[in-house]
Amino acid sequence: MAATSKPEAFVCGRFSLSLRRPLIMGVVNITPDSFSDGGDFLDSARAVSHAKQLVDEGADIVDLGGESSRPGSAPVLLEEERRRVLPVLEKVAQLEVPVSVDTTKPELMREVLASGASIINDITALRSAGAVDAIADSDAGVCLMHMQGEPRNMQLAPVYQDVVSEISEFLCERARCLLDRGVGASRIVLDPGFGFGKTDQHNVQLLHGLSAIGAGEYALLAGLSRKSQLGRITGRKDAKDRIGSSIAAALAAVRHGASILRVHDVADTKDALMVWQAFEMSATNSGAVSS
Ligand code: HH2
Repeated sequence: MAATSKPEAFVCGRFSLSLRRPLIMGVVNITPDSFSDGGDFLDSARAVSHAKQLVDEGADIVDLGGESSRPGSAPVLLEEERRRVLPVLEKVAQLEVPVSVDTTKPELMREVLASGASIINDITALRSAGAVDAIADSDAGVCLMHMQGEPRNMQLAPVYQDVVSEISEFLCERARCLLDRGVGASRIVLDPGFGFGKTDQHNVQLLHGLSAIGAGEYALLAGLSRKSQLGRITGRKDAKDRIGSSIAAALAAVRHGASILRVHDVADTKDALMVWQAFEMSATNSGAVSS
């Protein structure tokens, strides 16, 4: 089966999310060490309550993560990741939006899909043995992300000849493995993986070339929220002081073709998107402007 043109909806489990407006994926890291919110939601009850808050603020998807992938981080054992994610998923799966689980482990993928998750978000693009099977055997949506190297070494010396075309080819190849197994393109989202084995310059090139990723045949996700490059531009060392810069990056990503924004600050991103769209739409629709 071959993909033909960009899907109009992201189909994930029992959900079908229209892609006519940008979607917001709100992040909940159930970890002690995430760069952006490490330790804040390690307690299950706090993680569940934060997920509910993100949905109230307008998140279209909630993304649960039990393993940090910040540069230099060490892998987490399956048992520990399961212990972090499953109790939170049990409660969050009852909310009215699809739940995504950010994991690279096929065993956990199967387990969370059986426990109510609708999306797998894999920063290794389903490269672990059995990961493609886990998706093909389900009706879940999937986000395939590109990473050069591994979190512990990825920022040491990333090298590309042509970062946009190399990443696009890699992601299309990974998506083809799914298409060949009968997974429709509307269940697949591609993500170039900002900051995952990329210099600041690579990230800029990827943002500018975003719409070329996947040759226009898949929805695109961008994760720039609170990332260290934003701090290097603004001088804000604390990740939680990067809301304004994250919003600027999110809007730039939408302008360059992102359909889904993975963000920590849902309410602010939602407001910014609504205003930006209102102004953009009125500029194209109305012709005359009164003051
Ligand atoms: N970024 C992070 C984690 N998962 N998934 C996708 N698809 N795209 C991303 O850009 C992405 C991701 C890193 O952010 P965060 O989860 O806040 O931090 P940590 O990995 O330290 O938990």
